[in-house]
Amino acid sequence: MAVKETHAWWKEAVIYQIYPRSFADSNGDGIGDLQGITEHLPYLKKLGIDVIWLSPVYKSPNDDNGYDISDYRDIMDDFGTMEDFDRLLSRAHSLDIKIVMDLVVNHTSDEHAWFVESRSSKDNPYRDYYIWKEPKDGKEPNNWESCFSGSAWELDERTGMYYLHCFSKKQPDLNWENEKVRDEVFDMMTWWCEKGIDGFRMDVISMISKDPRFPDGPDKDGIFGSLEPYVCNGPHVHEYLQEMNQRVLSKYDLLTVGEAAGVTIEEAKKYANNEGTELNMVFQFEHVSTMHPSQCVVGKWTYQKPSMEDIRVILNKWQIELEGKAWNSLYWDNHDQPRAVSRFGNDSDEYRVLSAKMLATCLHMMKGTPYIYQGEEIGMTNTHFESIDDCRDIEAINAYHQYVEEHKSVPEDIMLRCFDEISRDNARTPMQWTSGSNGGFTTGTPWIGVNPNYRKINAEAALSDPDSVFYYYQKLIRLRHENPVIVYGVFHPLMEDSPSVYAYERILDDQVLTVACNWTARKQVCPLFPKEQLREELISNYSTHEEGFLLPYEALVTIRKQ
Ligand code: TEU
Ligand code: CA
Repeated sequence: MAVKETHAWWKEAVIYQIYPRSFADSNGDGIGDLQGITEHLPYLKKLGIDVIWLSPVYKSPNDDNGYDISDYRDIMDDFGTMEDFDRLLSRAHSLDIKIVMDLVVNHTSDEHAWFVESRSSKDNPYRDYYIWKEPKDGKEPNNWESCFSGSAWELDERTGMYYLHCFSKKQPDLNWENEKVRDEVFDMMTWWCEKGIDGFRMDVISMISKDPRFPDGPDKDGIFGSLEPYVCNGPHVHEYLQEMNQRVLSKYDLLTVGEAAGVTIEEAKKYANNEGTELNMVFQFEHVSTMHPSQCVVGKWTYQKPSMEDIRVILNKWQIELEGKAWNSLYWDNHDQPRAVSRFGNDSDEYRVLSAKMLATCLHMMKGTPYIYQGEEIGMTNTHFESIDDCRDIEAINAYHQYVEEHKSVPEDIMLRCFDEISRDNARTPMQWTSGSNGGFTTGTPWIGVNPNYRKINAEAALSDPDSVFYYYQKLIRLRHENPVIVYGVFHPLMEDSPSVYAYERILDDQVLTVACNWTARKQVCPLFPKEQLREELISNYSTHEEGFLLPYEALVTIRKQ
């Protein structure tokens, strides 16, 4: 018997992620900004989303496009002013759209005042705000590799010690063992909550508690070791989040989602527990990391496609194992992932729209809070990187320098093929608003190239086409708002042996929602919708359905009484 689920607005909401740098430029400097977002709120209202997750807009030198914060209580110059933010928040609330901020507190920028003080001397009061270690045998304290290539340790000449940076060297990790750091973070979070924001997406929150021994990690390539086992889901992470919940989160009506690199099902049951002592939900990464090392050129870098069967095993596991224990998030895309229709669907002219709708159906009918990444709602695709000069993302640029130029272990054309397939820049090309210059994103020179297919794929074209991906997402969102079975129904897998059809049902009281998605360009057998069974079609990406089959990339959802 399913546990009676407590109802909550953040379980019933649909979230839209905005990467401000690439969303809409209002002043012609080629960079998206807050005013550009405010001007497009009516578009988001029309789509029907409930919440905007805003990637970081705080002051930053943009070493990692805002995920390197130098002042948590001020707005990045590129994006505008705090008045612009206040106007965006107020306008969004007037349209009944909530704003969730991106909380990046595993690390700061090396230009943050705390770090400038910390690095100035060994006895500075801020020294222990960060993680400093003496050299070991004259070298880095251990073999950890940064997520952005190279050592995770940077030698600071002034004091002859190394500081830890799990990401770029301009993103020094905060020392969460220091209660002064926790006090500072919780004060800052309260400051934003008092401004009226509606929640936080918490950047790599699973990494804030490190193994105090800082041991070498398992060897990756004979040079570096992995930091993941000693950084993710560390010894005090749940204590810190329970403290955060008690001191801040529990005082406000917030949506909280933890980006939890390395999270397992068992850990997720703690991070997102139903007792509400930590967070509402987490982003897990298993379904977007299904490639076996043999399918990768180096590290995560691959140009091969994932298999639906691998993805289905993972998503079904998360649906079933969290049932009654914790809440799922649902996503294909974000600013760190390639475009879903290119990665998981078929971005050819023939099948792009059909497969984008199919992927949307497959995800949005599941149990959990769905996230739509900017441009996903109009079927935006990956782009092409002719050379490293087309890339902007520090993760790709560092990997190129390390593997192509330094180690010479990966040929340039192979590295670029991997970038075409999975580089984060695929998600960061400007939002395509019109068929006009620069896709209507800017009247200036865009900070990153606009995908050349903007003339065909853009919001203006989508809004004038009743069969567009946009209106399909609009309907999926409306169905979720109107049908409690979509939010609260228990998930049951179907056709688990099919290599082509991803199917499941959702059951709530006497209602049965049946969902079937053909992930291939070929007609497939699907016996789930017998004519003699009375049912109502809720949504499909085809105008007809052939009993016993699913046409190429056909998605079909029906509801019936059991
Ligand atoms: O991402 C953390 C993270 O896990 C990424 O390194 C992700 O695994 C990788 O990019 C996938 O290839 C968060 C932010 O979402 C990302 O944009 C930042 O670069 C990173 O943290 C550091 O703040
Ligand atoms: Ca701008």
